[in-house]
Amino acid sequence: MKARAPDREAFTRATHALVAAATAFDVPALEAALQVALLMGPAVEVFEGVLAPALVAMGHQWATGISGVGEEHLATQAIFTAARELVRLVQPGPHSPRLLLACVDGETHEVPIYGVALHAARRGWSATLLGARTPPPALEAALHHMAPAAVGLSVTVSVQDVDPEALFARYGAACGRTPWIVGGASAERYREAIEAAGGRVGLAGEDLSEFLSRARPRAR
Ligand code: B12
Repeated sequence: MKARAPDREAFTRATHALVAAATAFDVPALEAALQVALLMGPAVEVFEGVLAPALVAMGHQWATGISGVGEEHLATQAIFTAARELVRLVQPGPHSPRLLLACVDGETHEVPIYGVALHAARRGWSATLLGARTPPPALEAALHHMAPAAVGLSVTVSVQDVDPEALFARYGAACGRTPWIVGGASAERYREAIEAAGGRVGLAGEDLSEFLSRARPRAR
């Protein structure tokens, strides 16, 4: 049976409802809008069609002075909680290959890796998320104990106060033979440093698909 195409207009209405509720500091309306959104379709579609656009809209409202930091933080927290819940709900079974996800050192934008976890789940991968600001030694320790099949790093803002080449070389060393990919709004800017360190850059969903299909451990 063919999957029903997502209703773009309904997604747009849901995004507006979320943004309006957060802008008015109306917590019950925000909760209600999220409940509606979460039931609107597959997790990835809800994330990409409602949650991410609502975050971006709130950021835009903040940047243009339409709303303040409080409204933006309220929306971010609520959306973050919803994204976490979605990720938890869609995890494939215990025998699925595992993708370890983290933000690079200094990076606080962690919502994007929840989106990546949802994309990975759709491709049959489980995800473990280390979250924001994960320096290379922390990643290395996690790899040592968890032995994931692959690693995904996210960089939204530019790498701060450190030479990107040196930083990605340390991530490369931390990953060792585990395949790793870097995505996010600033990833392209560091392509050279990432590839020199043995990593891949992934911008679109297809890049992630291709990376995961190569990284998938072969059945013994
Ligand atoms: C929410 C938000 C925040 C929240 C983050 C909350 C959280 N816990 O995540 C808070 C309030 C903390 C925040 C802080 C800051 N923010 Co901010 N923030 C945003 C906002 C509004 C939304 C970001 C977001 O979540 N987008 C939704 C996600 C899903 O979209 P995405 O990034 O495209 O992710 C997808 C892909 O990139 C890809 N992907 C991402 N990672 C990976 C990894 C892999 C492996 C793969 C394959 C793919 C992949 O898949 C994802 C899912 O589809 C943006 C505005 C915008 N236009 O994006 C600004 C924005 C990103 N922030 C910005 C800035 C400047 C900051 C601050 C520096 C502000 C300040 N002066 O303090 C700090 C950052 C401090 C730091 N060093 O990190 C700028 C960045 C500009 C730049 N390029 O440098 C933006 C663009 C706003 C702007 N227009 O100026 N922010």
